[in-house]
Amino acid sequence: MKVAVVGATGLVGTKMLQVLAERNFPVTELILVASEKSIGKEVTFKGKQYKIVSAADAIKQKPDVAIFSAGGNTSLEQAPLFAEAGITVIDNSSAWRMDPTKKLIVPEVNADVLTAEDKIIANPNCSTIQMVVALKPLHDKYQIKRVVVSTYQSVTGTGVKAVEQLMNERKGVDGAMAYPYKIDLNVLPHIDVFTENGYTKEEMKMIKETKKIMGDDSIRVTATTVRIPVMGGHSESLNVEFANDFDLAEVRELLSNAPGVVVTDDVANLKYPMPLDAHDKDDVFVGRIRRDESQPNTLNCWVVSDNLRKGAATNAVQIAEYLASKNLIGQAVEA
Ligand code: 2RA
Repeated sequence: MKVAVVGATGLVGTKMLQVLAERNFPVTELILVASEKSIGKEVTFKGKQYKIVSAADAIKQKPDVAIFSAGGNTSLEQAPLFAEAGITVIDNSSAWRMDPTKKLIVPEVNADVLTAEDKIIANPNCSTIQMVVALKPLHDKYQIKRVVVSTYQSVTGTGVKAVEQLMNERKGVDGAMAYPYKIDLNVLPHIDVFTENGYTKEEMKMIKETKKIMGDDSIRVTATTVRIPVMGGHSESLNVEFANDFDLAEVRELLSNAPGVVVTDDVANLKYPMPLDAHDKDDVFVGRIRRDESQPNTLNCWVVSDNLRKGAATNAVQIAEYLASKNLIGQAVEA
């Protein structure tokens, strides 16, 4: 499989290469694309050096699939050029997620909607991905009415500059600010920009993307997304109201048997999911599973996952794996 990675030098792009190698994705040829200033630089993949090329050069080489993590503007400009050449694009930006003509995919939830005609496929927001992986088995069984989610998101979700700000602050060193305030020893109830309804774009992504991925607009979602000084992954507190009652033992069994989910729930022995444990793993870890005793048919739980992996790179590679397994990755046509 000829694979292009667009945005190959960023946090997520680098993680995509790591995941492609770890999962032995059948890469016969690798084409790396990054910004103008990076063209000509070399990146190592599976012990071999690859020179970064321009998007135009990448299209000429006719990869079968192009995995993007290059920001929304770059994707809006370049993804259609790849798609017009018959190259299947899997895009990690928010550019295409709510486009009604594009599929928004979490393989454990809705990969079956994909067809060979899908040439630009959207990878959901990291905080949405881990939530729907956990919700899917419970929705199938008990029918979700409403989700109240509060997130505790890693600085890696912002990017390198935020990681550097946190590390500088921990060392007492002045440096560039990714955030409007200190992040060390602090939390920011502010991820992405505020919208006119008082929510942030991150919160609106979780609300809108969940309905699209689950294929059910009746699911009501409200979200508060918070940035915390953590590296290993995003954590989320979920309060989930169902149309039907549930049995806690059955909930645990459904989650334990769900693809991509690991239940870590033994509070008697202080076993629960934490970003330190989720770091660099592909699973969605669920714990603190308990009934909400304030209202019927309602569950509380805690969900943790590495936002750079399952929240971005791994989910995108899993989409490519699914497409390859179903022979849905198109052959590039003459550009
Ligand atoms: C964040 N989910 O955590 C957003 C984008 N990665 O900043």
